[in-house]
Amino acid sequence: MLEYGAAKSYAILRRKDERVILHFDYDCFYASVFEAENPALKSLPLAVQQKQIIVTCNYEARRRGLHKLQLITEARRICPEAVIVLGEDLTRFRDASKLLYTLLRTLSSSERAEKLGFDEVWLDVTSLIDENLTLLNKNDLANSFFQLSLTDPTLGFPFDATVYAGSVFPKDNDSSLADLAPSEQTLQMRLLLGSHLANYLRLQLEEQHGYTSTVGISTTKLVSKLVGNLNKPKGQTTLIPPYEQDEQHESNITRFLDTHDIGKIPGIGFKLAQRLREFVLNRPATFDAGLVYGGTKENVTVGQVRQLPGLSADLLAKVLAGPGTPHDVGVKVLGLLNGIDPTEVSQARTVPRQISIEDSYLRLDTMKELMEQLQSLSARLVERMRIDLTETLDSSTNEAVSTGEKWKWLAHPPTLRLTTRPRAPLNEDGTRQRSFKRISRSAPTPSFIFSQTGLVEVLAERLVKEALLPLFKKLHERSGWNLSLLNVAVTGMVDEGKGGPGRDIGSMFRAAEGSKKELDQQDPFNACPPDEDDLEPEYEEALEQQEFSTWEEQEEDTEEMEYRCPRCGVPVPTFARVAHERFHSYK
Ligand code: DCP
Ligand code: MG
Repeated sequence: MLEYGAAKSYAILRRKDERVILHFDYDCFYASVFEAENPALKSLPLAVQQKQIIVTCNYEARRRGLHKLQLITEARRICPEAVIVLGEDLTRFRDASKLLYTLLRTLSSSERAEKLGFDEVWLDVTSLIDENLTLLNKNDLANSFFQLSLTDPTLGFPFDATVYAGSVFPKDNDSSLADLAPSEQTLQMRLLLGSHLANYLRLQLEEQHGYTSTVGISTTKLVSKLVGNLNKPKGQTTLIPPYEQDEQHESNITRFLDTHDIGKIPGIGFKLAQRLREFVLNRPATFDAGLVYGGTKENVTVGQVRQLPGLSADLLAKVLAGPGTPHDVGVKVLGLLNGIDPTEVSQARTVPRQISIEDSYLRLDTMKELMEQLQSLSARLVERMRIDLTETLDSSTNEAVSTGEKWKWLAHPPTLRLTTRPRAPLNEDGTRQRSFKRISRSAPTPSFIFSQTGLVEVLAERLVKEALLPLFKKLHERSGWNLSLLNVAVTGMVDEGKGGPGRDIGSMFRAAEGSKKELDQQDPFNACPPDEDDLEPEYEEALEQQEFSTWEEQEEDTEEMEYRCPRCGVPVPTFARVAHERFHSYK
């Protein structure tokens, strides 16, 4: 039984397992993008390089000892025959991500399809599962048909509804669950249908576009993401009932989560995990020596925290209290420890909410450099807007003929924003306070940016002169600035596009039968992924929370600072690189 601090938190913490959520994680994603472009690479050990690091490699390379976040020099030594390709231009990854996302969203008819970065997607497939549950013929479950479209019963796939597709957790499950509560039996059937849908979607990703993926199936974003990891790559895992603990049964949710290190739970950040560790251990938790972002040596599990005598939301709130900690942290963390995560899978959007382009600098303190950087960021911004906020017009349509234009804008972002991160002035002793504080100013987006005829470079130049420089002057009225970051963004987009998800599933099938190219162009929603730049501040915030300051002095003058993390863009001194990479690998 769960223990609760207050009656109020009890209500919030009740299990609600009426959803079916699939979590997709594409296998060795960046490497797969290169393989899809050039299938001959599939049989070779292939690694993708950003700066001096292997950001990912295919499983053939992993078999030969390469791994994510390895130094290039080390990789070459271990596997000299590896093919190493440069992956610093993210365009191909963004495009592939959008293509796969659109396929998943269309085939599942899911209103709720949320991307995390380029290579993860959650789908809330509850309504499709519930519809198919009512279609099942209880007398002939082995010969079932999963209907993907309610309007066209021929669209779908046959499946055996007496068994799960793919792997399950726990493995040693007793398949006769007749003694389970009726609610658990329904849950079992819904998850079973979810497992077949997941299997079908994985097959489609592979057959249509050549991508394999790893999927987790459960009722929350939290558990579906974690459980997929059990069978990786090219696999899927369903966390099977019972979810609720009773006199005879242990909850499989807690059985699964209890073995995880507390820091592995999404939603329990570095600081919270650290406070929990210290609370359980009753002493400061130690770190790997000498590493700024060092991983902790202390493996405190979810189970250890969850089973603490007298654990309650109120107790957790006290343990976790600190500056910036939300007031309901106790209830939330108690929920997470018990696999309760009411977070909704976000609504699929036609266009991202914002597009932001940024770069960080060791030093940026002259007008000439500033102008150059603003010009380059603006050009990238205009290019991205033309990719992510437009729809190509079919030349035969009235719209195209009457305007003579080749594309139309799906959204007109109303706001232009400039953000900088100034460096603090030097202290008397020559050191400098490290600052992550960003400052920004906004203005209405100038309409010339939506020109279809203007060259990107020309529009960017005008944007700098007419809009960004005035904003910059407001931000930095006095001279003597020195910046560590510039960010140019357009924000506040609302969908002006038409149609909702799943409307055109038939055309997706027809396209699939035709050429792959045709399918790519058909993209019925022109669905854009959330801007991956949106994720970066999150990483940075996470880093901020670690409250490090020891390497500030190193940052200024040494060559070592040349290295910038390919994932989050934060400048990292060489000596902290390994630890920094480890920080990301905790995700
Ligand atoms: N990535 C990156 N920098 C990192 C980690 C990852 O640029 N520090 C990129 C490369 C990956 C992609 O993000 O291809 C997705 O990250 P994953 O951690 O999911 O790794 P992969 O998909 O490559 O491998 P796996 O098969 O383990 O999921
Ligand atoms: Mg992946």
